[in-house]
Amino acid sequence: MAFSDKILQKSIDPTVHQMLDRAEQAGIETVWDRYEKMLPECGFGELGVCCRNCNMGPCRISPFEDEGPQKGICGATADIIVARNLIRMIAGGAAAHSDHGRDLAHTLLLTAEGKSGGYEIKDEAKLAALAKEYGITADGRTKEEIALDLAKAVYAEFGKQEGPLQFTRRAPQKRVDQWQKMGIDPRGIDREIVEIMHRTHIGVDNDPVNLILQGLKASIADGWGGSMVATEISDVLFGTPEPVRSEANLGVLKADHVNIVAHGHEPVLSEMILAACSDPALVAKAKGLGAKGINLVGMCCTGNELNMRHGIPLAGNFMQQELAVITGAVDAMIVDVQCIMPALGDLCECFHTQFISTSYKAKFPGAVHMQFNEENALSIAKEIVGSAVDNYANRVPEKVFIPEEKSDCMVGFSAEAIIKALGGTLDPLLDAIKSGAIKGIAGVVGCNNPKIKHDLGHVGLVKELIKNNVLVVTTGCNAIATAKVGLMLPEAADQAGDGLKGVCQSLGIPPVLHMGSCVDISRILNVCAAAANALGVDISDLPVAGAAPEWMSEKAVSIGAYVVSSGIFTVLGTVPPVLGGPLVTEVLTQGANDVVGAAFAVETDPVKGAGLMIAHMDAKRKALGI
Ligand code: CUV
Ligand code: SF4
Repeated sequence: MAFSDKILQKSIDPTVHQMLDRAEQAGIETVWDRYEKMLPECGFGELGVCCRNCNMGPCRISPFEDEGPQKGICGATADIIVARNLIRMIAGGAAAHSDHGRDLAHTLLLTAEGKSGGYEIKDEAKLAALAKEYGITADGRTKEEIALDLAKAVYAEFGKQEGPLQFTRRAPQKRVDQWQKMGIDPRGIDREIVEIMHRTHIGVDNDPVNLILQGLKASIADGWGGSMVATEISDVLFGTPEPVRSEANLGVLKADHVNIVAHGHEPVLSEMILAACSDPALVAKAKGLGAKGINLVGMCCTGNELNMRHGIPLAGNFMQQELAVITGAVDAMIVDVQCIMPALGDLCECFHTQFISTSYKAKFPGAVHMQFNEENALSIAKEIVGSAVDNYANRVPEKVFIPEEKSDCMVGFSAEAIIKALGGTLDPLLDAIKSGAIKGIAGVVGCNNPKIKHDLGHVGLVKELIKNNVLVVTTGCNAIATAKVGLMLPEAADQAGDGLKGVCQSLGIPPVLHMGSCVDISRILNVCAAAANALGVDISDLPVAGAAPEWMSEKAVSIGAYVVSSGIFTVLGTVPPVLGGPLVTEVLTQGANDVVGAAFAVETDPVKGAGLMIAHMDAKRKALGI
C-alpha cells in the first residue's frame, strides 16, 4: 500500500500509516488532525508566560523587552510566572503518580484485612523485605498481619507532617545529605503537593529559585515516594516481574477473538480484568457468540503492567489509542485513570467499540461507566468483561481491519530480575562498566507527542545509544515504542556496539530492558542507588543519563524533576514551557548542577540528544578514572 507523505511523516510505525489512511477515508479525526487545527499553538503558553492564578488577570508577559507588559497586574515577572506554572505542572504529575500509589496501599490494606474481593499477597519475599525496611517485625506473624502493618505505614507516608519518607533512604547518604542541605528532603507526599498549590497562589512565593526548589522537593516525594510505593506494593500484590516473552503492536488484535483493550494505569483494575478473561463461563459465552476466545491486550502503562507481569501483548502506546478503535476489532476499551483521550468517546460511536470507564475519578463523554471497587473486584471485573463479550455480537466484520505488524519482545526486567540475570549481584554489570564494554546506562522514558514524528524520537535515540555501547533501561511509552521495533529481543544485540553486544549475548538479554510503567521509573532509581552504593559514590557520579524524547504529560515534568534531583542528567526531546523565563531556564539547564549535581538539556533531534548523553557519560567516566 502506498500512503501520502502527509501520513508517512506522522509516524515511523506502519500500523499508524494504515490506520490513519483508514481514518482519512472514513472522515474520522485523530489526535494528529486536532494538533494541526491547533497550530500555531499559543506563543505565550509555549513560553510559559501566561498566568491565570488570580482574577485580576489573566496576564501574559510580552516576549519583547521594549514593547508590551513586562509584569503581571500583581507585579509578577516572567520568571515568577514561569516558575509558578512549572511547579504547578510538577504538582499535577506528582499528584497523579502518588494517587496511583495510594490506591495500591489501599488495596493492600483491604487485602490484609480480608476485605478485598480477589486479591492476595503474591510476593512474600518482597513483603518481608519491605517490612524490614519499615521496622515491622515479621517473626511468627502471618503474611496478612505483616501486610496490615506495612499498608498502614505506607499509607501514613502520604499525610505525614514531618519527614522523612522511608524509601528516600534508599538513596546514597551523600544524596540525602545534599537534599537536606538544600532543604528539599521531602516530608509527606500530599504535604509537598499542597505546598506547591499554596506557594503559587497570588502573593505568596515570588522567588523563582525558591519556587523551583519546592518543585524539586515535591518531585522527590513522587519518585522516591508515591511512585516507589506504587511499584513496590504492586509487586507485593501481583508479583515482581520476571523475564517473559510477549508481542507488541496493533497486530496483536485478533479478528476471530473478543478483543479487550485495557488502557490507563493502575494494575488494581487490570489484574482483575485479566483474571476475569479466563473465567470459564465468560470464555464459553464468547465461544457461544462464535469467537475463538477472549484476547486481552494492553495500552499505555496499564499495558506495561500486564505485559511485565504476565506477558500480555502490548497493543500500542499513547498515540495509538484511537488507532486501536479504528481497527474496528476492539469490542471494549476499558479504562481507569491517566492518559486516556476524551476523544475516545466520539470515536467509539463511529464503531461498535464499547468505551468503559471504571474510576469515579475519571469519567468521559460517550463512555459507559461501570464503577470498579476493590471489595468486589473480581465480580465487577467479570461484569465488565461480560459486557465486552456481549458486544462482540455487534462487531461489523466489513469494518474490521487489523494491521499485520507486531514484534516479539522479551520483557519483565525488574531490578530483582536484572540482578538475577547477572547471577545474583550487580558486580558483572559494574565490571562491564568499569572495563568500558558498557559505556553507561541510560533511562529512556516518557510519552508520545504529536510535536514529534511518532516513535522516531524514542527509537532514534535508543538505537544511537546502544550503537555506542550504552545499556538502555526503559518504561512507559518508550518501552512500547522500542518493543514494537524488536529492540527488546536478545537478537537486537546485533544492533549494539561490540562491547554491549558481548555482554547481552553472554547473558542472553536484550540491549533494551523493559522495566515497566511510568511509576516503575522508581525501579531505575533503585538500580542507580544500588550501583552508587556498591561503588561508594553518589548517583551524580555515575555514567548514567535520562531522556524523555517525546514527553507531553505533567507526570513527565515531575519525573524529569526527580530524575535530575536524584543526580541524573536528563535530555528532553520536546521543549518545556519555560523559555520565557531566562532565570528559570538558566537554573534548569545550568544552576541545578550546583544544587543537585545534574541538570536538564533540551534537544529535539534524537541522535543529537543521544550524543549529549554519551558525552555526559564520557565525562563521568573520566572523573571516576575508568
Ligand atoms: Ni504513564 S505518562 S503517555 S502512559 S509514558 Fe505514555 Fe505512561 Fe506518558 Fe502516559
Ligand atoms: Fe496576573 Fe499576578 Fe493574578 Fe497571575 S497572579 S493573573 S500575574 S495578577
